Amino acid sequence: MNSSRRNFLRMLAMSTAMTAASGSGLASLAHASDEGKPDRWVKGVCRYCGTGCGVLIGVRDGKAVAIKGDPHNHNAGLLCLKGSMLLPVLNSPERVTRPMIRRQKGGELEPVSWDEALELMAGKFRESIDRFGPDSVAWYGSGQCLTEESYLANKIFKGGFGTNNVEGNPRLCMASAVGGYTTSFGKDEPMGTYADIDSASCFFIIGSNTSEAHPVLFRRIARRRQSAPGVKIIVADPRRTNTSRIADMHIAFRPGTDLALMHSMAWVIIHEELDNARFWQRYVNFMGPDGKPADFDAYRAFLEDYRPERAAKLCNIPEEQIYEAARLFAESPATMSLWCMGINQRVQGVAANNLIHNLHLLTGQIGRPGATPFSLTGQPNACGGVRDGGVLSHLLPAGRAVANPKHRAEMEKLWGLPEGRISDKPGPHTMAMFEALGRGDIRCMIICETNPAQTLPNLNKIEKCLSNPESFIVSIEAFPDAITLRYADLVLAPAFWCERDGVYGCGERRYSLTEKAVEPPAQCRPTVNTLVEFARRAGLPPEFVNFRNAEDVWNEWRMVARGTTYDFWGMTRERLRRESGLIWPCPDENHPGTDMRYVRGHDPMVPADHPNRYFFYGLPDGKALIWMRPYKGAAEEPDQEYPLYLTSMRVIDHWHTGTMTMKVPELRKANPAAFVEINPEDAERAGIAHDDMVVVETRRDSLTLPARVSDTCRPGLVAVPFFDATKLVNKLFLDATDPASREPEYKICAARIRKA
Ligand SMILES: Nc1nc2c(c(=O)[nH]1)N[C@H]1C(S)=C(S)[C@@H](COP(=O)(O)OP(=O)(O)OC[C@H]3O[C@@H](n4cnc5c(=O)[nH]c(N)nc54)[C@H](O)[C@@H]3O)O[C@H]1N2
Ligand SMILES: Nc1nc2c(c(=O)[nH]1)N[C@H]1C(S)=C(S)[C@@H](COP(=O)(O)OP(=O)(O)OC[C@H]3O[C@@H](n4cnc5c(=O)[nH]c(N)nc54)[C@H](O)[C@@H]3O)O[C@H]1N2
Ligand code: SF4
Ligand SMILES: [Mo]
Repeated sequence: MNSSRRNFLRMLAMSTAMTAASGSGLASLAHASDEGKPDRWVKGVCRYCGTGCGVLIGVRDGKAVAIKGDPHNHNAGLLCLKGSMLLPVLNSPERVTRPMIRRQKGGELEPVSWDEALELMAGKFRESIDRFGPDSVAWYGSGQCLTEESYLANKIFKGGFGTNNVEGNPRLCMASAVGGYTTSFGKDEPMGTYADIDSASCFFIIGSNTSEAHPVLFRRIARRRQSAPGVKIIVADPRRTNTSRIADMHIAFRPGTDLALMHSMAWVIIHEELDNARFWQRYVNFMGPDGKPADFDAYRAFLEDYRPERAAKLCNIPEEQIYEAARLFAESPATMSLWCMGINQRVQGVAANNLIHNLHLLTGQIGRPGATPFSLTGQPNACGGVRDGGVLSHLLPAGRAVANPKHRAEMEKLWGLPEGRISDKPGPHTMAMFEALGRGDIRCMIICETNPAQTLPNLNKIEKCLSNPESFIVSIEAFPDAITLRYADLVLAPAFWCERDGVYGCGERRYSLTEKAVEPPAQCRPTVNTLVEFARRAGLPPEFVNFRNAEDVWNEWRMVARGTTYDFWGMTRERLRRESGLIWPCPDENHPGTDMRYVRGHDPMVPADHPNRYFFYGLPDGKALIWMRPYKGAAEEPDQEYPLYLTSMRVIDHWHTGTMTMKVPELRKANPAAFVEINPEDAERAGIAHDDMVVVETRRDSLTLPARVSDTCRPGLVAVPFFDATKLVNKLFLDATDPASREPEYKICAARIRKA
């Protein structure tokens, strides 16, 4: 048996079935194909999750033949299963290999030349802008686009066309975390880094299935726990996930009630005098439930509604867990919170983020190694490309806002535009943007590196919006099975992953470069070049998009961020080539990068002679905010008609809509199709056995799925994954959004089940 075959089998054995037992599914070995030893290794970043693991791609005779973890990046050479199996995706023959056109609605896609495709596209956009105004065109991008692609699209639409119709899937993902950081601390993005894991003595993991969604970080947490005695892990999640199986305490609260849980923990902390008054008196202001300044006494009075005996009933958990969690959180030498979609994808997503920050501010568990509120990021470039780049409808690059006249003027100057070119009107958020497409207010849209026809909520409605006969939809898409292509009038063929070079910014403010390792298929082009060509043909001045390649775009983006609190001027392309990732702020070429933001002596944005150790410079008086956000419940709670909670989640083997991971036989076999997780109590009541076909019904639609009866879901909760393109589970979910972040509530709706 040759070594690649052995590796293959070893990795297969580590897949889903083994995950629970081993705690993770990790490979530190190279995954090689049978094509022999590489003659060079090219540095890059994993294509998948926001962990942002560094990879080395082994190339022989122009073909990628091996992949291994980059020992010099934060992952120290480790990769998870998906990451280590990227080569079969890269080398897959099932690709969009050339531009395609649908000459009439309802017809078939047929090949078209690049020249005709771009000419048609530019003409359609130009005509739409001339006839209906700039707000008739839109960009819907992705946290998987390269930084250079996202930056360029933003510049073309906001600065060139003069519309803020620029959105992307981070709205479905990180918008609530952005809202949380900006309202609590004044600036987006975490203050800590992954290295905090190695110093933390208590982990508060809430609404994150780290073991399946961020496996390499989970391994780091598990290693910390093994190597340091006394390290505690609290997991708060209505499902008994693989993550919770290594926890000292699993709090399986009723979905949505985590706001009450966290307020109640704050109550215990104050009543047992576990708070850090020296910290909060100096560094914290309080905000009342009405959004007006308040004080500590008001906060203490507000928390009376969440006394543990009441909160425990509401959350449906033992009261003792609240006390114990509060004590562990406050008393541990260094507490690190980690959270993800269980917190963000909620109508109270921003509020839930604020309440995590509250606990850190109340206890002073912040700004020391291991003490930090750390939001885990989903996609590989949601942070670097979309959040930092300001590629959402209300933002401008590097922390600037559309609504701020000074910020617009700054961007107009930087982009060499006449005053007033950038529209002062924030564009619609994602759901509203697709609704505008359905109404015909938006007529031309580019969808890039995202598959909304499978991933937006309330899909029956979205299908109608995407089917507007008046619309012109362009999809830049690498794989032909993405179902969004069914709605595209034009499909453009991109260079994929390491077939072009560019920067990803992962969850710890770290920017890493993926260098071009292999040539794309002959008719596939880097999206940066596609966008430049499109913009020129659509009539934008050539000097406005004077970029030969991604490096040119990167250098402009460095300049645009220079002097802001996002400063990464010091990250030259040359430096990124040499080093395995750098963490901003990084204002000059000799700067090593920043491990702790807001801390004097660590963050270059805090003056060295500042009188205080901490300076939350994003807020007017340099103090962070504790928010009194009442628990309100989900948009759709179970009732007599639909008595169960329904949630949606990820599985370790698949990436979102499966267009990539379903091409890897090992991953496909490990988890071939959608299912519904049901607790044994609920299954028995409905007369359902394991593997029975079950009808899952909500107010929107119904689907028939095989049952997985297990103790994973708490009683009263059922859960479905969304990777299976043949079972569009998002038809079941509602499109209620958080009024503050406009992120949809994918994590909670009401459902009923019966045996099919
Ligand atoms: N394998 C794999 N990894 C991925 C991805 C992938 O597709 N596949 N996608 C990446 C992306 S873009 C993202 S955003 C991340 C997502 O990473 P995670 O957020 O960790 O993943 P999910 O499984 O969507 O949701 C996490 C948990 O939220 C819990 N939850 C449900 N309701 C509630 C609630 O009311 N409160 C709380 N606190 N929790 C609740 C669910 O039970 C679930 O276990 O994963 C990234 N990593
Ligand atoms: N029910 C439910 N729905 C959810 C969620 C949930 O938890 N529950 N989570 C939401 C979240 S957090 C997210 S981030 C979204 C993700 O949702 P999407 O972004 O829609 O899902 P992906 O499958 O990641 O889509 C990426 C697309 O880009 C294509 N692609 C891959 N590589 C390239 C490339 O190099 N260039 C181009 N142009 N295309 C490429 C892929 O084939 C795929 O079609 O889903 C959201 N939807
Ligand atoms: S943890 Fe995420 S970034 Fe790292 S190898 Fe796995 S999928 Fe890739
Ligand atoms: Mo995400």
